[in-house]
Amino acid sequence: MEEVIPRELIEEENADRIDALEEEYEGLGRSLSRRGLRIDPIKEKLKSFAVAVPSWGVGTGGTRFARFPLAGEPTSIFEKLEDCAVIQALGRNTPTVSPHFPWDKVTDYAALTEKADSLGLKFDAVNSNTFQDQPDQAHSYKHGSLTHADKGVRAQAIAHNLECIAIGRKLGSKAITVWIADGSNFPGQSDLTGALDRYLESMAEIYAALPADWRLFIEHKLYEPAFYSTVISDWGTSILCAQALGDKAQCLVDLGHHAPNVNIEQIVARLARFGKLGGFHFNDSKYGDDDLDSGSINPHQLFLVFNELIEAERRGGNFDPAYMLDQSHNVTDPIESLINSAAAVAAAQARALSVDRAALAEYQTKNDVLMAFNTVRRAYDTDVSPILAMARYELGGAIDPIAAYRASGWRARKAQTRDAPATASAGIV
Ligand code: LRH
Ligand code: MN
Repeated sequence: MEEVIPRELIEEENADRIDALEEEYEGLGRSLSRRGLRIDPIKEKLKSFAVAVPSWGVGTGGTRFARFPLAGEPTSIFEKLEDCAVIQALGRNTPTVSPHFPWDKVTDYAALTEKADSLGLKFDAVNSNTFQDQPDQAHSYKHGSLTHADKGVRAQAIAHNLECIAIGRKLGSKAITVWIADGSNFPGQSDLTGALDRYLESMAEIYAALPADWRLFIEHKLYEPAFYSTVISDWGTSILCAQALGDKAQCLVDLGHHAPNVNIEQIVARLARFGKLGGFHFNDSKYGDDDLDSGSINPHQLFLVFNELIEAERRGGNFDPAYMLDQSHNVTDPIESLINSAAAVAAAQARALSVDRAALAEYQTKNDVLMAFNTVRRAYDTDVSPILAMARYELGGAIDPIAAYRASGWRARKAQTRDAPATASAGIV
């Protein structure tokens, strides 16, 4: 296995911190046991928690206005995998990478799989892209892709998704995420129902090409780049399409794809209730699809989402959501943001696991509103960082991954060895 961060460095970094951590961990353990909760089972659950890193999030991101490259940022999927391995070596909860095509296209997928293996990484869901035109493309996606009025354009978009599935099979992926930008900017521009019918027709062809053990994730989004109507704009349209397509089709919730103040945790509960919760693109936002670091703006919402996930898991049934990050790092080192964000998602789960579920159910049944709220809020107010750090430590990671990353000098070293990043004008990647 290729060692991106020397074992000794992590051990050195941890040696100065382990005594304090053990003290904090025992202290939290005592406080949780006074609430009838045991800390070790929560730690064990966190040790098996994993969230996938988006390959497109490891380079610096941008907006339509500008992108400011970072010296030493990855310039190929092979270099992106190295950075993903750094995140995994230190944080220990991001063992998979979600690739995006054609951004991550290579000529030799066996070599790419080998590289991932040598770095201890696996590939998660593949992402197709029919929201940009590629140089050698026959038809433009300007007026849509899977829902385009022209059958030739739809066929091209379907073929791209089938190609992504074929690539994913070589990489060992087990799912494809289909997000399309299709929509309109003017009333009257689009036949709203015709567009949906064409979507279902196209997706049925993609569904038919799925290997038996694969899933198809439908990602809804309220708006952007279309600003009047979007074909797959909300969870309602998504679940109806997933139900129409079949059991292997499920809904993917990107936290940034909703109108401000929408109750996303209830959407999660609904999708889980009907066995259609396929997965997540975790990020955070204040206004639109800002793709900010998970938990950086509204950590309470992230906690409430995991509170519903714990409840849904307790109810059993068809529940195996794929956890993935989908962020754009415009002003931070992407490795630091991804380490932080994976920890923020894990923290949301740890807090949700600190809810006294028996007490909550009783207060809910008795309509003791305030005590029901306090039971959930008390868990949210719990500082679970000792549990996360102990889980990382026991998995061979860094007690303080950001400090260890900075001590490693990784970015400065890569700035010496990697090509200078392309001076991009604008764009998300
Ligand atoms: C669309 C989206 C989708 C990706 C893209 C990079 O906003 O969330 O998941 O394909 O970002
Ligand atoms: Mn997304």
